[in-house]
Amino acid sequence: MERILKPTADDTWLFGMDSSGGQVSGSRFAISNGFLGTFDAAVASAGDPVAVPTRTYVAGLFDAVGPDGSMTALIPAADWLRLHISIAGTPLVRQPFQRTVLDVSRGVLMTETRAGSLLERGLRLVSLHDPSVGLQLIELGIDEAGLEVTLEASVDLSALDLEPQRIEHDLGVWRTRHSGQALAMAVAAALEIDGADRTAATPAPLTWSWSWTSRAGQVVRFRRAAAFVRSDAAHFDPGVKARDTLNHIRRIGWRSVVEAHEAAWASRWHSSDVQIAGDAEAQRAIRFAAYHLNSAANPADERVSIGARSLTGEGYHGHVFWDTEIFLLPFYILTWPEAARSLLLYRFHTLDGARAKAARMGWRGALYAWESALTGAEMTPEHLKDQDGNWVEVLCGTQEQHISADIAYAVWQYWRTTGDDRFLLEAGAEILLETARFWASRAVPEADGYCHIRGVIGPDENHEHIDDNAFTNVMARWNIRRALEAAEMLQQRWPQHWSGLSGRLGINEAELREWSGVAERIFTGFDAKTGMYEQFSGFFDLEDIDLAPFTDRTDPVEVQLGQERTQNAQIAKQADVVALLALLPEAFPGDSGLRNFRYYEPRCSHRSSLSPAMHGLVAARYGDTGMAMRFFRQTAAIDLADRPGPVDEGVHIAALGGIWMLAVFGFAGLSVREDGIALDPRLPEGWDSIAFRVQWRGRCLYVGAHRRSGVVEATLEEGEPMIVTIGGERREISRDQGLSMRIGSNRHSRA
Ligand code: IFM
Repeated sequence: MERILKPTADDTWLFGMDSSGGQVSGSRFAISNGFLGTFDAAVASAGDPVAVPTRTYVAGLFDAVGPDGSMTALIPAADWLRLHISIAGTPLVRQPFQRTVLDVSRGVLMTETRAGSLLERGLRLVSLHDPSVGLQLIELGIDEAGLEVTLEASVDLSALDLEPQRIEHDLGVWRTRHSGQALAMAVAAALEIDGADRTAATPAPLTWSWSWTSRAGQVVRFRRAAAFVRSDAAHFDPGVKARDTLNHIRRIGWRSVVEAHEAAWASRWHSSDVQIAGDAEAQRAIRFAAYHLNSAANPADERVSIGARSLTGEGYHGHVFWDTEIFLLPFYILTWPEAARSLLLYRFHTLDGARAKAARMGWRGALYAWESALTGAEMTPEHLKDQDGNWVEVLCGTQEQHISADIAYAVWQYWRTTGDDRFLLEAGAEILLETARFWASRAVPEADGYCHIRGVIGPDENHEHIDDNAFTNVMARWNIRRALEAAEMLQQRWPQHWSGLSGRLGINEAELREWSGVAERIFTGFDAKTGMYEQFSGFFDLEDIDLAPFTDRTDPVEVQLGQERTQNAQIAKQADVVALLALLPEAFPGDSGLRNFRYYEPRCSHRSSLSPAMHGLVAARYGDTGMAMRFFRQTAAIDLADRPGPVDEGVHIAALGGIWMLAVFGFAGLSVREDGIALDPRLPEGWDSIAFRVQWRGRCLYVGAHRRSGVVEATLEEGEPMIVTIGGERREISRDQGLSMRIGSNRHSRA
């Protein structure tokens, strides 16, 4: 057997399943590289002799869909992995594969099926080294002599939502019907029997067929490479580039494609692996999360971002939400700054869409789309069917406005952590200023002397048309203040740049003063006497329901209570004030953070997959590692627990980002400071240690924390000396001089 077809020995890198249950969850086993995402679209129905379609999405390939064309969605590319094997004319049942193993250390999916005297082992990958390339390898072992075997490989050209432009023997070029984009796919396939290449018959374009008579002990190797190119320009034919890439693969050979892909994964894991000793289940969960996070981004394409299900499924049509900036960017900023930069540049390129949305709704500045696709125009559907099949109005596209502050928050975190001044000057400052300008027009002064933001939805989407959502208002105030800080910094450090930017945006001193006034007077709902934020005006007057009796059932609390009662109750769908506490702990003076957490945590239904990790992060920071661990496992189960029914919507990439945040910001207690990195670890019961790398302003820092001994270590692997603060003690470290400190073992678990 080819080495590549063998899984890694350490099973904390392996996610497998066999088909004895009759189901294969496609999205969990998706392979992706931020440009291509391939997964089994349907849950395989056992016994179906026809190959189950495999779906491939190409990042950024969007088009208008639906009867009235009002919805923009990612359009699947043609299935390039189709393979039919038959013996004496009888198709071989290949799917569901008897065994499927995702090896996340190498980013490959392996499959295995035995049918009679034939053993099929397969592997597919989409290259992390060259994201335009996909590779499929199949090895057949045949025990019996005299079988008439046919193997046909093809690209499925049926039922495509794309218009064919050119379909040739090795190339397909398609156009989207409305968005003016094009997709090219160049494919080569080859078969080797007992070590010798066999020429294929090509009965149709993009179809290769071989027939032979087997001998006992025969080894047959099939390989197929595909090169994908997306073009956003109406008149550019991407076919030439796709063929060039394919020719390049032919020249270097498929083994080199595999080697470059494996090297790229090794490099990503070097930067982003989190090692947890003592808890194999947690180790697997965080590797699964980091695998999908590393698979979701493509630093080379700043015109696309990551959808709520990344490229692993159909959910949310590939649309981009606040999930990316709040739940994913922390991982990229600290382990893959190039990817973080590119994702933020997507927001810069879609700034005009955000300006247009604000203007259309009567405000100034930039109000980002709640659901964003290619251009930044609002993509949230206005109506959706609920679970009873009734059409309901969706208000998030007009009312869930915290998205603008969330993006500003990520811009600032990126700049502060990386020190990437060029990004700030070329893109970041403009995002900060235009979002601040939106909030300054959105928060309206009223007779009580405060500026109010009325008629919004906060992260808790159970409550609509609300006034003064604490999360929205405090994030808006923070957004304005950071924009003012950026303006002042630009004036001082880069006056010429400031004069160009402020001139182009029409910002003058009077406007900056006005923003400052609004920030001072934004109503936050914080009561200094009680130390409590009210989630929104009137929240405390709503029915207070003990959720405990509702949580044992499988249907969500909201469904059990009904929509009307939920809306009139203190039940948050997800972290709201708690999310504010996770993002801006400095907005909670004294012990008010813990007080708010204790109040809001039991009032959350966690109906959103984004919720448990945020709660876990805060619980860990307060030392309640038992509760934090429960949230960690709850989050891990979202994509890893075996559930009945199809799971082809895609992985919950924000929840996976949340797992990483919980481990690194929560259990390891990492925070980014002006002068460096701080660590304040509190490891849960069962974790012996945690270790990982982060990047800070061009440096690479390796940190480890050990539960029993209470020792925390930091090693500077790259870059100039920096400050590391451990358990409150500030120390300088350099490449020659690492740091090892004991911070007391009993503080790890305060559950
Ligand atoms: O962005 C989230 C939102 O907060 C809750 N509903 C699902 C969206 C996409 O994940």
